[in-house]
Amino acid sequence: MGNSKSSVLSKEILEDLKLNTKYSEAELCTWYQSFLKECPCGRISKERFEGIYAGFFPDGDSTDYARHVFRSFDTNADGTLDFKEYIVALHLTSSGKTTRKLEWAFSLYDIDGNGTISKNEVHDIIKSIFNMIPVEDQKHLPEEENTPEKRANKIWKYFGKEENDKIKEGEFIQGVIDNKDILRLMQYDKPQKIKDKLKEKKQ
Ligand SMILES: [Ca+2]
Ligand SMILES: [Ca+2]
Repeated sequence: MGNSKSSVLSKEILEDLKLNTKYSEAELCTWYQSFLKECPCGRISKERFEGIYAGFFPDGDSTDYARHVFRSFDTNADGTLDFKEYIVALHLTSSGKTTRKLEWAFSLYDIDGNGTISKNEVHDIIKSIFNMIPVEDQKHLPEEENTPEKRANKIWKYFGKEENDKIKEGEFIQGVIDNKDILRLMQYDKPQKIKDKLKEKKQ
């Protein structure tokens, strides 16, 4: 008893998601059913989210990065992901528009949520990304970007920033659109991809 309410997606959320993603009503309802099967309480906890990430990165430590990603998706900051937050996240990471994706990337890097990115914040996120790269693969990284410090410095230089400067959202998005190398430095690169790139260079 009392469960009937939660097994049906509310009209309000449905309309909102249809408006903000490209998913159809049928798709959303199907996903909601499988979401409930996976998470009967209708929410994904931080621990569970970290567990899902750990499954994707068995050879590295994804805990810190998963925590940051979780924060960026938990828009109402209640410590859980509800279906709406989950679908928006899914949409962003798979089929979302570039600008929306970059807005999300900005919120990921703006750790304290004060509307600007500091060099420390860039360093912290890059560090969490590095933790996911197996030690053996880290050895293959190019010399000038093989530590979080070096990468953060490089990104900061690309933006033309001094040590204590900050980056605002508009500036961040424009910078990443103008310079593809920034996005590459800010993202997790699959070890295999790094190896392939190095091979290309040698040939
Ligand atoms: Ca939430
Ligand atoms: Ca900040």
